[in-house]
Amino acid sequence: MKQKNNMGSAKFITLEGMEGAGKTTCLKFIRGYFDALEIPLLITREPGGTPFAEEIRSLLLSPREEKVSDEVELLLMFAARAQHLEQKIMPALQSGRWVLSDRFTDATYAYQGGGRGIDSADIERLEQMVQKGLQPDLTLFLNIPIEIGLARARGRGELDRFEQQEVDFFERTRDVYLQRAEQYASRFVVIDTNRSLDDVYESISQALDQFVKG
Ligand code: Z5A
Repeated sequence: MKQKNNMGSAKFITLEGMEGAGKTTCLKFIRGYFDALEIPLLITREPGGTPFAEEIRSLLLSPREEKVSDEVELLLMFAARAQHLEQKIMPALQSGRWVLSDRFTDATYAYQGGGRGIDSADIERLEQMVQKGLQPDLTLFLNIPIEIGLARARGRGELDRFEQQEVDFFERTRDVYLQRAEQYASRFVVIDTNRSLDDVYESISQALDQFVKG
């Protein structure tokens, strides 16, 4: 099913990935790609992207002793997203600027739906309320075998509240990402990042060339 952002020529791109798949690394490459084409691109992230939403991010990611209920986690993700959309993403798209968000609602289906087991119908209701039909035009999903990604991510040091989850949690998360990549094949591109960075960059370039230059 093809869904559009309805914002004229400005495009909304999202970057998703498993732990240690190399999102931060690839983001730098993508920034360089758009700079070379002189397409102004607003790069932002979720959860977060505005000062208030970044405070919600800190609440969500900080390891803590008190158990955070799955519903609270879901609602906070969408609270941050509502603020991010209203304050940053929508104004940029409306002014004709392209936007790249490092994670968006596919992550909620994957982590809160797949990982935590929340019913996707509940996620869909919040999605409709907060996004009012807005969907990404292109989603790059960086895929990597769980164990390899976790080893890379854990090599970076301290773990956030999500990175402390067990392997099963990430298996369920990845299953949902891959299901969504099939369901929304017209906007998803799956990129295998268990390869050299040169090969990964080559695949990203091809996907972006096809999207930007048609
Ligand atoms: N979350 C959620 O649950 N629900 C939601 O709705 C949303 C988010 C929006 C924070 O996200 C958490 O929020 C996230 C999901 C949850 N959970 N976790 N964990 P985040 O996106 O900010 O956090 P992240 O997933 O840890 O992203 P990251 O920092 O961009 O990490 P990364 O993908 O692992 O990227 P990296 O730092 O570029 O790469 C990791 C290491 O691997 C690094 O040392 C690189 O040098 C190395 N690397 C990268 N590529 C390669 C290749 N090709 N070969 C060898 N080594 C490589």
